[in-house]
Amino acid sequence: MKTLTALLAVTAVLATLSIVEASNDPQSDICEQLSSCATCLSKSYCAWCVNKSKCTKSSCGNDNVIYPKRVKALMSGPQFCPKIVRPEKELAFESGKKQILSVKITQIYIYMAFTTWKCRISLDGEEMDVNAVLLSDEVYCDAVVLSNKSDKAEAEGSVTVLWEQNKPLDGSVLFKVCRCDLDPSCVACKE
Ligand SMILES: *[C@@H]1O[C@H](CO)[C@@H](O)[C@H](O)[C@H]1NC(C)=O
Ligand SMILES: CC(=O)N[C@H]1CO[C@H](CO)[C@@H](O)[C@@H]1O
Repeated sequence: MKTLTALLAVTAVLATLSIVEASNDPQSDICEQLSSCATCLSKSYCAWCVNKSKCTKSSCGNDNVIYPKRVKALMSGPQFCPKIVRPEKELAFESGKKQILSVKITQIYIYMAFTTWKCRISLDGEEMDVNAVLLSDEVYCDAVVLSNKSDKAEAEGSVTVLWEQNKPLDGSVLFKVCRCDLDPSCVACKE
């Protein structure tokens, strides 16, 4: 009897969940799936809730809102999205050395500054999160040893930044890690 009651309870919960998930507005479902501000605003019917870090077709409630370009509002268009500023030159590092990656960001809100920042560093398909500090408009990632795990001369990497533990800013910075024994001509090997 107990089992049956539990089963019924689970079924009831599942039924409620599926109602929530399958809303009958496909546009709303599309918005909810978009996790970057700029892609969110590329849909004319979505808006970006800044503090929630969420794309939605409905209201952002008590939050800063960025609207798609066509909307006449104080903040409309992807230029208002909090994001990483891509450096002019691709960064290059020597494999096996400790590095402090830093990332310039723009369009951020004061309340973001007081949250926990992290860097998500990907290199050769592996991903790691490290703590970071924000100083002015620059995010400094904790020092990491970037090393090639492959036998290629260069490995490709990227870094993205997260605020409030897990809210990603738009954009990323690409870098390469060179094995100077295999590619002495890499800029990182010439210093
Ligand atoms: C932003 O959201 C967090 C919860 O994630 C909340 O604690 C905080 O008060 C919000 N800040 C603003 C300025 O809305
Ligand atoms: C320059 C450098 O760090 N090279 C290393 C790349 O990875 C191989 C395999 O792990 C090491 O043997 C190299 O020393």
